[in-house]
Amino acid sequence: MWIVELALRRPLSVAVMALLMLVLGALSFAMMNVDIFPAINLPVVLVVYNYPGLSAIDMERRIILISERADSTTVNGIDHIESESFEGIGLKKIYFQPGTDMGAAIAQLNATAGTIATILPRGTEPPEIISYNAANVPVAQLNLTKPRSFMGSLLSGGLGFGMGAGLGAKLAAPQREVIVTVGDGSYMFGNPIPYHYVGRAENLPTLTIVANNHMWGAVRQATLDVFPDGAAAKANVMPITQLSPSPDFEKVIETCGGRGERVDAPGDLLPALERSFAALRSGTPAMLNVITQGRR
Ligand SMILES: Cc1ncc(C[n+]2csc(CCOP(=O)(O)OP(=O)(O)O)c2C)c(N)n1
Ligand SMILES: [Mg+2]
Repeated sequence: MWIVELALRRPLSVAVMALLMLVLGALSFAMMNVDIFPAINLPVVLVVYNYPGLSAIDMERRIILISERADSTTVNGIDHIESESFEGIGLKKIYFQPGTDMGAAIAQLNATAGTIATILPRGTEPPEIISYNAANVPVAQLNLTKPRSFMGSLLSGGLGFGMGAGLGAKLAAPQREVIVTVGDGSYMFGNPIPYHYVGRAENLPTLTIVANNHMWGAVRQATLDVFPDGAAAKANVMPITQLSPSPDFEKVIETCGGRGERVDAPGDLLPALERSFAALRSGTPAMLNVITQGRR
């Protein structure tokens, strides 16, 4: 064999090559990027129907069954569908064959939902269609069982509502712990200095958690959904979406006498939350600037 002959003829060169491979292998292993949730595209789409007040049985018979039948006859590439119906909520999980063009599949699901809209119960809103990827599968979910445990945004969806609303919630229920969760863009919209100032001055300690992906992620995603091959998608830095370099948000609360901390690694989150709650219980407002990974 030529490789054996070469090794016998040039033992030094072969030894150096083997050594090089070993060193470069170890180096590239050490430099390899690690992502806890790699962006793997799963061919699964979630379709959610909301109809407050509709019983689970009616949801199943009058909405979910009809839409399942329509999907399975008109949408290409479906492997199987799993559905669940609850009072007011109907969920369809649609599994596609590997390699299906998910953009086309979502367009067909949208079109089918539009077509059957006339035969669904009056007042049925168009469903939410959510494509899954490994990054948006939740790691943990809040299991809220008591009423008034969660306040969402207003129907108008205005950024900047959350922080003022958090102070209002604390004012209404001073004995309860209030956690305000916002994105980095929403944090800036919320007028942070007056928020932290009032929290301290009026003795309304809350815990603010900023999910900081250094961008207006929703704006970026909406642009990609509408124009997947457009000029913005092809730009190295998508215009009007980036919020970097990100300010040291954790220092903003400190200027108002609160406790701020930056969290970079997933493993640091739990201890940081414990430290923040300890501050909160002693009456000091707290905030965590949690650096997350931007997707796509
Ligand atoms: C007052 C107001 N202006 C603009 C918008 C449009 N808008 C919706 S989401 C969003 C970006 C939010 O960014 P961020 O809070 O960082 O959350 P991310 O999407 O990055 O998770 C914007 C500008 C809005 N909802 N309300
Ligand atoms: Mg953001």
